[in-house]
Amino acid sequence: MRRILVIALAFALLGAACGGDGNSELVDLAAACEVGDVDGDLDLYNWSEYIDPDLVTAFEADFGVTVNESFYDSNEAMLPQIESGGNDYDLVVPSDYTVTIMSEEGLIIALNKDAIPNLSNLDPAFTGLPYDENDEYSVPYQWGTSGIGYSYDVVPEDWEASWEIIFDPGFAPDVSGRISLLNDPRETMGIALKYLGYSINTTDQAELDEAVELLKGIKDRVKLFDSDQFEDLLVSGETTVAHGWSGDFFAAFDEASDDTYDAYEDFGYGIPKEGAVAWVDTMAIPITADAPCTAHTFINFLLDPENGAALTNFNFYASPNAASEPFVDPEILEDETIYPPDEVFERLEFLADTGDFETNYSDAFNEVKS
Ligand code: SPD
Repeated sequence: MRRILVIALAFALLGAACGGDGNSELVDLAAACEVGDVDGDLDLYNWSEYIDPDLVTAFEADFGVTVNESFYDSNEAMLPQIESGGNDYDLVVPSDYTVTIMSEEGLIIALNKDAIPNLSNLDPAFTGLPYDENDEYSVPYQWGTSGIGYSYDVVPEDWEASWEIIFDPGFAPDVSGRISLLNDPRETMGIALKYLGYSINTTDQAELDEAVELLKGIKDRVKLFDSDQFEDLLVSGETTVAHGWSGDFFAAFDEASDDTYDAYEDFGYGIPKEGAVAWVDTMAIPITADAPCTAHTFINFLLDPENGAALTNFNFYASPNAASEPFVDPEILEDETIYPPDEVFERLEFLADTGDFETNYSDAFNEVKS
């Protein structure tokens, strides 16, 4: 119950709100979808390595359709693809602040909740959130944090994660040149802002400029900006410190482990003590979808308790599906870096749509990388 309050409070502080009505003929079409209907193959546009292939196979077998998957590595890479309208994606997985942007731009449709009865399985903490106050356009998929993956070669076993490992050249000098940062304007400008003590959602250009200078000042310590392979590069030893998403690290540690080797002895993931980004990725149906009923059925399928747990057991991200909890691996449920306790949660901040200021974040990040 405390977690519900903390999540609601963390989002309430954002002050973000959805607008736009997203109306179209597609909404009428979707309104006619009934539970379990399919109206064509599903073109799924998702983050890479973000769904258990067995779930996809099971959906295809259960509903007699094919799921065609395409991938992106940031909200900012996905958005222009949907804006261009050239693709007929049926389902997309935008994060919180991007849902606001997409609904305001009329890029996603109001969902037909009658076709998604498993919505009742959602943890109430993940309903009515500011990025989609009336749960009109999106359904939560997974949630997690953006923190630091590291090798125990460069920090002691009891190290309390801190952004200083990235920003303070005096700390662990041997990590220099072996750091990766997310190739993501909001996430990476966000950690610099957080380290400076500012909000990750600042719209103060002076604060953003300071963050640019901070990142430019440590650029020689950064090996690459990457959102796709940061976890593998850490495990393979190419890097020793990586800014990235919690579950991707754990999936890589798990994959690298076998009967004779435990990667968790060599690598860790931490949520920095200064605070970090928390996020909710969601499912939404683009206005250009041509199989809206299949998309609704897929959402309902993933909200099934066992399917929701399979998603989490594969991704190592926390589930917004309360009914899935009995089926989630106990080690995942008990891991405080996956399900942070309230005192850690209080240090997290969700990204919010900053409106026209989004461009300032992209420009700032381009300046850092140039
Ligand atoms: N491998 C998929 C990871 C998806 C992470 N999404 C995080 C978005 C945070 N802004």
